[in-house]
Amino acid sequence: MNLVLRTDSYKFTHWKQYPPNTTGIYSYFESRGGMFPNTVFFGLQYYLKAYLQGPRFTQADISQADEFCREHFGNTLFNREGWTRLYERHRGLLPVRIKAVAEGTVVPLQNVLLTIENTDPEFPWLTNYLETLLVKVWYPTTVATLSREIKKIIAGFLERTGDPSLLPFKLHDFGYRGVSSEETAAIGGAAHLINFVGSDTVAGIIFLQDYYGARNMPGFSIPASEHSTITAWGKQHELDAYGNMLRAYPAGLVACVSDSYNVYHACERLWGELLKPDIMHRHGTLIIRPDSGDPVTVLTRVFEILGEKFGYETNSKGYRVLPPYLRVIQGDGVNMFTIQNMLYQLSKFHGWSADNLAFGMGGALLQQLNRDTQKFAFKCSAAHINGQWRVVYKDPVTDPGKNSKHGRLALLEAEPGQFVTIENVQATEFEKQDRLVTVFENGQLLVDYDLESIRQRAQVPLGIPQGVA
Ligand code: AOY
Repeated sequence: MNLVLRTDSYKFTHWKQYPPNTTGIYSYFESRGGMFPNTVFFGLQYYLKAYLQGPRFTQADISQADEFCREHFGNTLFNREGWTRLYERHRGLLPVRIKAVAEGTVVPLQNVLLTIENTDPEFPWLTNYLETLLVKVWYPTTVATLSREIKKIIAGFLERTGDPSLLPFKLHDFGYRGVSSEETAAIGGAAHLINFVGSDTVAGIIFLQDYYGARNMPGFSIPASEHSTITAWGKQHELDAYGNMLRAYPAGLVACVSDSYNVYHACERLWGELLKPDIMHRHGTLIIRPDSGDPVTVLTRVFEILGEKFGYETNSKGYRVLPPYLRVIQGDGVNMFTIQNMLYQLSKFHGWSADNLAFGMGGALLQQLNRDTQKFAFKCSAAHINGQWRVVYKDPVTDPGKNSKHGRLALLEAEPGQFVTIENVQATEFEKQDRLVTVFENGQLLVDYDLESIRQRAQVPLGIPQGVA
């Protein structure tokens, strides 16, 4: 699809609607509120590289858009003259300036995250034409934010009941199959990997290599069974299927879904008795995966059985830890709230350390969120008319929460992590302190963030009490 068509239909008609003598439109992007008090800005660089940098349209693209609009509106509403002039002046390059906070930065909501303005006074209508494309950073930003909030919860439990160094592996991305598209998987899978290193969403890893300069492998996985590889042996041969898993991967980590018929029988008799010597003498760790039933109920009983059959140690924090060759992963019914509930109940009522358990999260990580999860909005806040910048804002009487910021903006970091948005900024004011960085100008990408720097900015500090236990 050509870039001229990558916008909402009504935006084809907006070029006629600005006041006379408008030469500049300045707009910004923010999270107005939502589930979490801050957001991890991530994903803009992909949209700049994949859709905006370099020459992005030709005269043939303009003709195609013109024909599309004729049929779509039944009228010649398309700005053919404007786009033709834009092509003649800039040869397919986009004369806009985009500033944004560095990717991976954790910004409290209601702060400016991105601004865009046209750099050629002839094309003020181009600024908001690009809204439809740019606002899509809501998705990677929301996934990175959610994944980081869950990381804070798990960090709290590990600090109180076990070993915090295990944190990067505790939330594994199972979401590839549950997303709306391959592009969603790539973008969302990458966003999760800002915070963790475990993922089965291969598209997210390739995405980080392609668009975020990931050189070292950014996501890891291990051999694991699915139901078909167990049930294909037949119900009478579940033991053979499990024995085969241990022999097929004689060392290292291996995960085995164990609920095909009866997860309690599998843990007690098959893993806990018949295969116990093989597990103990294997050079690695078996990770048992329940996959049905109420997670807390099932995990409580699975841990009780495994503790009885394999024994456990009590760690220095007073919590029970299974032998190092045995762990559990829960991938069914997993979301932020159930993770907290599982860790809380297992530690508080049954004395199990968070060390014993990892999580696989799919739909709730990559698909069960939308633009309103963090109430993202893109709004015009200034217009250059008759040679002067004018403040532009909305403030609907029907919803004060939908007001917008005034004038040109700057983002200041008063103290580390403490941000404030300055409104009505004059031309060169705050230039030195502004955390908004010019990342794109006139078709050119000016900054190329790599995964390592993004991960560092998004890091969850350890040693600060978080969550509830
Ligand atoms: N993967 C850890 C490695 C991955 C998976 C992927 C849907 C894994 C399972 C496991 O242990 O069990 C997509 C469901 C599961």
